[in-house]
Amino acid sequence: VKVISTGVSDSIEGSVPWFPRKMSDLDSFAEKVLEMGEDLSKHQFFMSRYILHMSHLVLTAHFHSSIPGSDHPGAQDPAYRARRSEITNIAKTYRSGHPIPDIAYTPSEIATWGAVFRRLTLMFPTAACREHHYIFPLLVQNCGYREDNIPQLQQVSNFLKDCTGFTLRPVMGLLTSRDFLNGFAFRVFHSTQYIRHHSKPLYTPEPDVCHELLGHVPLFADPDFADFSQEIGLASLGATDEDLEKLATIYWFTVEFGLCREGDKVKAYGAGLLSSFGELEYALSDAPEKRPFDPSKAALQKYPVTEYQPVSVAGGGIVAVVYFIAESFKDAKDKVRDFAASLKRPFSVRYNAYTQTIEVLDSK
Ligand code: HBI
Ligand code: FE
Repeated sequence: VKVISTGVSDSIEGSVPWFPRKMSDLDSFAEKVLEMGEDLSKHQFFMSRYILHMSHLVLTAHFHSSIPGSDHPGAQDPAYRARRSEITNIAKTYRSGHPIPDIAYTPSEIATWGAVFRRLTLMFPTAACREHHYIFPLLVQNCGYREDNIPQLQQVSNFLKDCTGFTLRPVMGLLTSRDFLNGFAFRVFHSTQYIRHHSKPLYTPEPDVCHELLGHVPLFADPDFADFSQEIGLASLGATDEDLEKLATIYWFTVEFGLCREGDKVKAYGAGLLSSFGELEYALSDAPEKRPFDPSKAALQKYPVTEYQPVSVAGGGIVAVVYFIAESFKDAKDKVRDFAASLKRPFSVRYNAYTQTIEVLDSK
């Protein structure tokens, strides 16, 4: 196997969708937050699903540094909008390798975090997977995870880096599936830094710092889960639009809504579940259908909106009709790797952690 190039231009340039080759290429994502109309129509399903799982809202307006959706609880609150822009401005100007500035969260923002923290930490002992149980106390010890403190992204990023090499990058809002998944190839997780509106602490129409820090971060500290996530990211580099959609769907049924087997029990590891108690309760009940995780099946799993079953819980929630159960993260990683090898891409890739670059290999 010959390394073709780690540089910016080479023979595959132009023949496949552009993808980042070096860490600083991720800087170009900063301002490419999804706007209604363009890319979003293609990813509307995912976006509205994202919206739906955390609230009853359907996406209706622009994301760009403004509030997505006129029915966003903060849409009519100029002070909230100004604060959200102040925070997303950090993401807009962030450059690779620099520290992420800390935010001096206000007492009201901390109270909102506290309400979410209290509610979710009640559920974790019975609902979360064993990896989550192991890591959460470490986040309390090392990263200031407390009811009365919103952890700072840089501190959390440092912790993740020590555990698995994952790092956080601040992001203004939803990225395209392609950009978002490409980040995983570099073990980078794009994280929002702003918090939901204080009027509805258990309810958000978009990812916010509660979803990222309580839902996503714990699992990225697990080595097998980190490997698994990077596998999806590597497969997404230069993938066709069709294959990218499959990978985004796999991401959806695993990183966001995945369940895993623990002996004769089923536990949650998906961030969308671990940060949304309504769907968490539902997913672990006997109501929904559960299937063994198989990426080739998950990739094609359709979610007609009409099949969503609303559950009435404080905070709201619209739930999936089917969940996939992983045997282990190692097993899920191997399965995704086999699946990725079956996709049509005229080259393969590997990540060089020393240089933080993607190496392109000319044969699969
Ligand atoms: N962008 N910032 C951000 N956060 C996400 O969780 C996210 C995203 N874009 C797409 C996405 N998630 C998924 O729905 C998949 O399309 C990958
Ligand atoms: Fe998420």
